[in-house]
Amino acid sequence: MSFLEQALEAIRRTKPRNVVFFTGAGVSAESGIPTFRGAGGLWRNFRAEDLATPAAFARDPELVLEWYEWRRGLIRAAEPNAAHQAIARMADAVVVTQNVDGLHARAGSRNVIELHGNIFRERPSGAHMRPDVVWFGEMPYGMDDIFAALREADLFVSIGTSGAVYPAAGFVQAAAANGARTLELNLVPSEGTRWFHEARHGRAGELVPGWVDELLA
Ligand code: BV8
Repeated sequence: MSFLEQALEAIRRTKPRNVVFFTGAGVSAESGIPTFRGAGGLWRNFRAEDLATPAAFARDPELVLEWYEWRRGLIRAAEPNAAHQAIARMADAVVVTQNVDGLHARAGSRNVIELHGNIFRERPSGAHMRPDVVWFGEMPYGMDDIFAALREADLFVSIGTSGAVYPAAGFVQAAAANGARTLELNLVPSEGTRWFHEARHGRAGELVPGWVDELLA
Protein backbone atom coordinates (compact mmCIF):
# COMPACT_ATOMS: atom_id res chain seq x y z
CA MET A 1 0.00 0.00 0.00
CA SER A 2 1.44 3.39 -1.06
CA PHE A 3 2.05 6.10 1.51
CA LEU A 4 -0.95 8.05 0.15
CA GLU A 5 -3.20 4.99 0.36
CA GLN A 6 -1.98 4.37 3.92
CA ALA A 7 -2.76 8.00 4.78
CA LEU A 8 -6.25 7.81 3.22
CA GLU A 9 -6.87 4.52 5.03
CA ALA A 10 -5.78 6.12 8.31
CA ILE A 11 -8.11 9.06 7.69
CA ARG A 12 -10.96 6.67 6.96
CA ARG A 13 -10.26 4.81 10.20
CA THR A 14 -10.28 7.95 12.34
CA LYS A 15 -13.73 8.56 13.71
CA PRO A 16 -15.00 11.98 12.57
CA ARG A 17 -15.92 14.28 15.46
CA ASN A 18 -18.00 16.88 13.57
CA VAL A 19 -20.15 15.49 10.79
CA VAL A 20 -22.24 17.75 8.57
CA PHE A 21 -24.89 16.09 6.42
CA PHE A 22 -26.10 18.11 3.43
CA THR A 23 -29.28 16.76 1.85
CA GLY A 24 -31.55 17.39 -1.12
CA ALA A 25 -34.74 16.00 -2.62
CA GLY A 26 -33.11 12.63 -3.37
CA VAL A 27 -33.06 11.72 0.34
CA SER A 28 -36.89 11.99 0.38
CA ALA A 29 -37.47 10.31 -3.00
CA GLU A 30 -37.96 6.87 -1.39
CA SER A 31 -40.60 8.42 0.88
CA GLY A 32 -42.61 9.03 -2.29
CA ILE A 33 -41.87 12.76 -2.63
CA PRO A 34 -40.91 13.70 -6.21
CA THR A 35 -37.51 15.32 -6.71
CA PHE A 36 -37.23 18.63 -8.56
CA ARG A 37 -35.31 17.53 -11.61
CA GLY A 38 -35.99 13.84 -11.86
CA ALA A 39 -38.89 12.01 -13.49
CA GLY A 40 -42.16 12.96 -11.79
CA GLY A 41 -40.67 16.26 -10.63
CA LEU A 42 -43.09 18.17 -12.80
CA TRP A 43 -46.51 19.37 -11.72
CA ARG A 44 -49.05 20.04 -14.48
CA ASN A 45 -46.00 20.45 -16.76
CA PHE A 46 -44.59 23.26 -14.62
CA ARG A 47 -40.96 23.15 -13.45
CA ALA A 48 -40.05 24.17 -9.88
CA GLU A 49 -38.01 27.07 -11.27
CA ASP A 50 -41.25 28.40 -12.85
CA LEU A 51 -43.24 28.26 -9.62
CA ALA A 52 -40.72 28.73 -6.75
CA THR A 53 -40.21 32.45 -7.46
CA PRO A 54 -41.65 35.73 -6.08
CA ALA A 55 -42.60 36.69 -9.66
CA ALA A 56 -44.69 33.53 -10.15
CA PHE A 57 -46.44 34.21 -6.83
CA ALA A 58 -47.12 37.85 -7.76
CA ARG A 59 -48.40 36.79 -11.19
CA ASP A 60 -50.63 33.92 -10.07
CA PRO A 61 -50.73 33.38 -6.29
CA GLU A 62 -53.53 30.81 -6.53
CA LEU A 63 -51.52 28.60 -8.90
CA VAL A 64 -48.42 28.71 -6.66
CA LEU A 65 -50.47 28.11 -3.48
CA GLU A 66 -52.18 25.14 -5.17
CA TRP A 67 -48.77 23.67 -6.06
CA TYR A 68 -47.64 23.95 -2.42
CA GLU A 69 -50.90 22.47 -1.13
CA TRP A 70 -50.44 19.51 -3.53
CA ARG A 71 -46.91 18.99 -2.18
CA ARG A 72 -48.09 19.28 1.45
CA GLY A 73 -50.58 16.49 0.73
CA LEU A 74 -47.79 14.23 -0.57
CA ILE A 75 -45.60 15.01 2.44
CA ARG A 76 -48.39 14.42 4.99
CA ALA A 77 -48.84 10.96 3.45
CA ALA A 78 -45.07 10.31 3.53
CA GLU A 79 -42.94 8.75 6.24
CA PRO A 80 -39.22 9.27 6.86
CA ASN A 81 -37.33 6.48 5.05
CA ALA A 82 -34.30 4.40 6.03
CA ALA A 83 -31.93 7.19 4.94
CA HIS A 84 -33.55 9.79 7.23
CA GLN A 85 -33.56 7.26 10.07
CA ALA A 86 -29.88 6.37 9.56
CA ILE A 87 -28.93 10.06 9.56
CA ALA A 88 -30.89 10.51 12.81
CA ARG A 89 -28.75 7.79 14.42
CA MET A 90 -25.84 10.25 14.23
CA ALA A 91 -27.33 12.32 17.04
CA ASP A 92 -24.54 14.93 17.17
CA ALA A 93 -24.39 15.55 13.42
CA VAL A 94 -25.61 18.82 11.90
CA VAL A 95 -28.12 18.25 9.09
CA VAL A 96 -28.22 21.07 6.54
CA THR A 97 -31.17 20.34 4.29
CA GLN A 98 -32.48 21.98 1.13
CA ASN A 99 -35.72 20.08 1.64
CA VAL A 100 -38.77 21.80 3.04
CA ASP A 101 -40.59 18.58 3.98
CA GLY A 102 -39.58 18.35 7.66
CA LEU A 103 -38.76 14.61 7.36
CA HIS A 104 -35.34 14.82 9.06
CA ALA A 105 -36.93 16.22 12.23
CA ARG A 106 -39.70 13.61 12.06
CA ALA A 107 -37.00 10.91 11.86
CA GLY A 108 -35.44 12.29 15.07
CA SER A 109 -32.55 14.47 13.85
CA ARG A 110 -32.14 17.32 16.37
CA ASN A 111 -29.68 19.75 14.74
CA VAL A 112 -31.49 20.44 11.46
CA ILE A 113 -30.94 23.68 9.51
CA GLU A 114 -33.69 24.12 6.89
CA LEU A 115 -31.87 26.55 4.64
CA HIS A 116 -34.76 26.70 2.17
CA GLY A 117 -37.47 26.92 4.84
CA ASN A 118 -40.38 24.63 5.72
CA ILE A 119 -43.49 24.02 3.61
CA PHE A 120 -45.75 23.79 6.69
CA ARG A 121 -44.82 27.31 7.90
CA GLU A 122 -46.46 30.40 6.39
CA ARG A 123 -45.64 34.08 6.48
CA PRO A 124 -47.43 37.21 5.20
CA SER A 125 -46.59 38.60 1.76
CA GLY A 126 -48.64 41.62 0.66
CA ALA A 127 -52.32 40.66 0.50
CA HIS A 128 -51.57 36.91 0.78
CA MET A 129 -50.03 34.49 3.20
CA ARG A 130 -47.25 32.55 1.46
CA PRO A 131 -45.30 29.37 2.26
CA ASP A 132 -42.26 30.19 4.44
CA VAL A 133 -39.85 28.67 1.92
CA VAL A 134 -36.93 30.32 0.13
CA TRP A 135 -37.68 31.05 -3.52
CA PHE A 136 -35.17 31.73 -6.28
CA GLY A 137 -33.60 35.15 -5.75
CA GLU A 138 -34.38 35.08 -2.01
CA MET A 139 -31.85 34.86 0.82
CA PRO A 140 -31.48 31.33 2.19
CA TYR A 141 -31.96 30.84 5.96
CA GLY A 142 -29.32 29.98 8.55
CA MET A 143 -26.28 30.90 6.46
CA ASP A 144 -24.22 32.03 9.51
CA ASP A 145 -24.95 28.79 11.36
CA ILE A 146 -24.23 26.75 8.23
CA PHE A 147 -20.84 28.35 7.64
CA ALA A 148 -20.00 27.95 11.35
CA ALA A 149 -20.77 24.21 11.00
CA LEU A 150 -18.72 24.01 7.79
CA ARG A 151 -15.74 25.56 9.61
CA GLU A 152 -15.93 22.90 12.35
CA ALA A 153 -16.70 19.94 10.08
CA ASP A 154 -14.19 17.14 9.67
CA LEU A 155 -16.60 15.17 7.49
CA PHE A 156 -19.14 16.60 4.99
CA VAL A 157 -21.61 14.09 3.55
CA SER A 158 -23.85 15.19 0.67
CA ILE A 159 -26.91 13.01 0.08
CA GLY A 160 -29.51 13.16 -2.71
CA THR A 161 -28.83 16.49 -4.34
CA SER A 162 -28.07 17.48 -7.91
CA GLY A 163 -25.74 20.28 -6.82
CA ALA A 164 -27.61 22.60 -9.17
CA VAL A 165 -28.63 25.42 -6.84
CA TYR A 166 -26.41 28.00 -5.15
CA PRO A 167 -25.24 29.03 -2.63
CA ALA A 168 -26.05 25.52 -1.28
CA ALA A 169 -24.11 23.77 -4.05
CA GLY A 170 -20.95 25.59 -2.94
CA PHE A 171 -21.01 24.25 0.64
CA VAL A 172 -18.86 21.23 -0.26
CA GLN A 173 -16.04 23.52 -1.41
CA ALA A 174 -16.23 25.56 1.82
CA ALA A 175 -16.07 22.34 3.87
CA ALA A 176 -13.11 21.01 1.89
CA ALA A 177 -11.31 24.38 2.15
CA ASN A 178 -11.65 24.04 5.95
CA GLY A 179 -10.02 20.62 5.85
CA ALA A 180 -13.10 18.39 5.95
CA ARG A 181 -13.18 15.09 4.12
CA THR A 182 -16.09 15.17 1.65
CA LEU A 183 -18.31 12.28 0.55
CA GLU A 184 -21.17 12.19 -1.99
CA LEU A 185 -23.91 9.58 -1.61
CA ASN A 186 -26.22 10.01 -4.60
CA LEU A 187 -28.14 8.01 -7.20
CA VAL A 188 -25.88 9.34 -9.94
CA PRO A 189 -22.84 11.68 -9.96
CA SER A 190 -24.09 15.20 -9.17
CA GLU A 191 -23.10 18.39 -10.99
CA GLY A 192 -20.56 18.98 -8.21
CA THR A 193 -19.21 15.45 -7.92
CA ARG A 194 -15.69 16.62 -8.82
CA TRP A 195 -15.50 18.53 -5.51
CA PHE A 196 -15.80 15.33 -3.44
CA HIS A 197 -12.92 13.17 -2.14
CA GLU A 198 -15.14 10.11 -2.41
CA ALA A 199 -18.48 9.29 -4.07
CA ARG A 200 -20.76 6.26 -3.81
CA HIS A 201 -23.74 5.95 -6.12
CA GLY A 202 -27.03 4.21 -5.43
CA ARG A 203 -30.34 4.77 -3.66
CA ALA A 204 -30.08 6.65 -0.37
CA GLY A 205 -32.36 4.14 1.39
CA GLU A 206 -29.70 1.47 0.81
CA LEU A 207 -26.44 3.47 0.76
CA VAL A 208 -26.93 5.61 3.88
CA PRO A 209 -27.80 2.94 6.49
CA GLY A 210 -24.84 0.82 5.39
CA TRP A 211 -22.49 3.78 5.49
CA VAL A 212 -23.70 4.85 8.97
CA ASP A 213 -23.27 1.26 10.21
CA GLU A 214 -19.70 1.33 8.86
CA LEU A 215 -19.00 4.66 10.57
CA LEU A 216 -20.49 3.69 13.94
CA ALA A 217 -18.91 0.22 13.97
C1 BV8 B 1 -29.90 33.29 -3.83
C2 BV8 B 1 -37.26 25.73 -1.86
C3 BV8 B 1 -28.99 35.41 -3.44
C4 BV8 B 1 -38.63 26.03 -2.34
C5 BV8 B 1 -35.64 25.88 -3.68
C6 BV8 B 1 -26.11 31.55 -11.67
C7 BV8 B 1 -25.04 31.02 -10.96
C8 BV8 B 1 -25.13 30.79 -9.60
C9 BV8 B 1 -26.30 31.07 -8.91
C10 BV8 B 1 -27.36 31.59 -9.62
C11 BV8 B 1 -27.28 31.84 -10.99
N1 BV8 B 1 -28.47 32.33 -11.39
C12 BV8 B 1 -29.30 32.41 -10.31
C13 BV8 B 1 -28.62 31.99 -9.25
C14 BV8 B 1 -29.10 31.90 -7.89
C15 BV8 B 1 -30.06 30.73 -7.71
C16 BV8 B 1 -29.57 29.46 -8.35
O1 BV8 B 1 -28.70 28.79 -7.82
N2 BV8 B 1 -30.17 29.11 -9.51
C17 BV8 B 1 -29.79 27.89 -10.20
C18 BV8 B 1 -31.03 27.29 -10.86
C19 BV8 B 1 -28.68 28.22 -11.18
N3 BV8 B 1 -30.15 30.55 -6.28
C20 BV8 B 1 -31.02 31.29 -5.58
O2 BV8 B 1 -31.81 32.07 -6.07
C21 BV8 B 1 -30.93 31.15 -4.07
N4 BV8 B 1 -30.87 32.46 -3.49
O3 BV8 B 1 -28.98 33.01 -4.58
O4 BV8 B 1 -30.08 34.53 -3.25
C22 BV8 B 1 -28.11 35.22 -2.25
C23 BV8 B 1 -27.10 34.26 -2.27
C24 BV8 B 1 -26.27 34.14 -1.17
C25 BV8 B 1 -26.47 34.95 -0.09
C26 BV8 B 1 -27.49 35.89 -0.11
C27 BV8 B 1 -28.33 36.01 -1.18
C28 BV8 B 1 -32.16 30.48 -3.48
C29 BV8 B 1 -32.37 29.14 -4.11
C30 BV8 B 1 -33.46 28.38 -3.35
C31 BV8 B 1 -34.60 28.01 -4.28
N5 BV8 B 1 -35.55 27.17 -3.54
N6 BV8 B 1 -36.49 25.13 -2.95
C32 BV8 B 1 -39.42 24.76 -2.58
O5 BV8 B 1 -39.02 23.66 -2.20
O6 BV8 B 1 -40.49 24.90 -3.18
S1 BV8 B 1 -34.64 25.12 -4.80
C33 BV8 B 1 -34.85 23.41 -4.85
O7 BV8 B 1 -33.98 22.91 -5.87
C34 BV8 B 1 -34.37 22.69 -3.63
O8 BV8 B 1 -34.65 23.35 -2.43
C35 BV8 B 1 -32.91 22.50 -3.83
O9 BV8 B 1 -32.20 23.54 -3.22
C36 BV8 B 1 -32.73 22.70 -5.29
C37 BV8 B 1 -32.00 21.53 -5.88
O10 BV8 B 1 -32.82 20.47 -5.75
P1 BV8 B 1 -32.26 19.06 -5.18
O11 BV8 B 1 -32.68 18.98 -3.75
O12 BV8 B 1 -30.83 18.86 -5.48
O13 BV8 B 1 -33.16 18.09 -6.04
P2 BV8 B 1 -32.93 17.68 -7.56
O14 BV8 B 1 -34.22 17.11 -8.04
O15 BV8 B 1 -32.29 18.79 -8.33
O16 BV8 B 1 -31.84 16.51 -7.45
C38 BV8 B 1 -32.16 15.33 -6.74
C39 BV8 B 1 -30.91 14.48 -6.72
O17 BV8 B 1 -31.20 13.29 -5.98
C40 BV8 B 1 -30.47 14.04 -8.11
O18 BV8 B 1 -29.04 14.16 -8.18
C41 BV8 B 1 -30.88 12.56 -8.16
O19 BV8 B 1 -29.96 11.80 -8.93
C42 BV8 B 1 -30.79 12.16 -6.72
N7 BV8 B 1 -31.71 11.08 -6.34
C43 BV8 B 1 -32.97 10.84 -6.82
N8 BV8 B 1 -33.47 9.76 -6.18
C44 BV8 B 1 -32.53 9.34 -5.28
C45 BV8 B 1 -31.41 10.19 -5.38
N9 BV8 B 1 -30.30 10.03 -4.63
C46 BV8 B 1 -30.30 9.00 -3.75
N10 BV8 B 1 -31.35 8.14 -3.59
C47 BV8 B 1 -32.47 8.28 -4.35
N11 BV8 B 1 -33.48 7.42 -4.17
